[in-house]
Amino acid sequence: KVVEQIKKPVHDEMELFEKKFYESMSSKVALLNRITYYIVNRKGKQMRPMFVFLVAKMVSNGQVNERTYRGASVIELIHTATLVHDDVVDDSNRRRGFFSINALWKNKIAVLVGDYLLSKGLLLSIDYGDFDLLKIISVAVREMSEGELLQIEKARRLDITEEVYYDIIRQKTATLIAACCSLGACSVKPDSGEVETMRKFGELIGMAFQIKDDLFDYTDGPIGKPTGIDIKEQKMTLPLIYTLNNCDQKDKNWLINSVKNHNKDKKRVKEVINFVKNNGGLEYAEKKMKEFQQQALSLIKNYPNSEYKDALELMVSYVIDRKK
Ligand code: 2DE
Ligand code: MG
Ligand code: MG
Ligand code: MG
Repeated sequence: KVVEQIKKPVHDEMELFEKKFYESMSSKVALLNRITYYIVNRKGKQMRPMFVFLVAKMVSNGQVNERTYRGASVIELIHTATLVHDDVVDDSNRRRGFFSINALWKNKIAVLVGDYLLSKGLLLSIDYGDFDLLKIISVAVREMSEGELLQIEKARRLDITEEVYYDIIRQKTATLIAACCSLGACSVKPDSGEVETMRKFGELIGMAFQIKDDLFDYTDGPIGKPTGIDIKEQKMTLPLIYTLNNCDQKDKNWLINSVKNHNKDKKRVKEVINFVKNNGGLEYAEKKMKEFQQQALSLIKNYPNSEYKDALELMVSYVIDRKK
């Protein structure tokens, strides 16, 4: 499997990381432990910590240290917090093919669990007075919250341009992957220009990653998330934005009307999906996604060949070719 191949050069680090990550969530409150236990047993692909380790090792010829581990744990804590909150915000009952926390324990508890994980992430980042880490992660949290709110603001008006869409996904998704890569570099080579290059590298991958996620909303199949949920939430994503801006006024009115007044009618949502599919929306989004991918790859092409660089390149393709 590709994920195994990507993980190989950081396999040992990831094992130790998982132990540290689980420990970092523990609480005296039994209810919290039950929920964090549920979360770690349904863990995702752990791409973000892999980015932290792979970048650290690529820029330093194989070195990692305590700061790299801490960065990886902080990132995964914050990432987990955002997903728990995101499913509340999006009213989604599935995550990674299982019930979401809000589906099982209701919003009240999900919001508090997210807050708890966020605080644990912030605390861990200052445990050793690592203010670089605290700064990078705090900026990421601010950006994600702003990105989510910008998205809601635009969903109400349905007048979003492609540029605004890129701003939203940069803030809500790309920032955290950018943080992974800058933290990885910063842990082994603080104060080097590479920290900024790697931040940009992560940001570009993050853009491609979210476009792919948004494409999943249009594809059936077992991806662990429901289809059409973005349309139901009036979330304007690239395939729809492109289609809206490239069809005649009559179709445009019908599309806008459908997105506004579908009343969660499955048939109407399906019609929107099909219209977007038949009008080049998916192809356009795929083209843009590949442009971000190429820009990302160009930022690492001058690094000497290593198994870490190979794994990162594989990761960049995986972001685009993944089936879930
Ligand atoms: C994923 O978008 C974006 C997630 C960012 C969530 C950020 C929040 C604010 P999607 P999927 C909620 C920050 C909160 C913190 C730091 C606790 O398309 O398809 O909804 O995976 O993702 O649901
Ligand atoms: Mg969501
Ligand atoms: Mg969301
Ligand atoms: Mg999504």
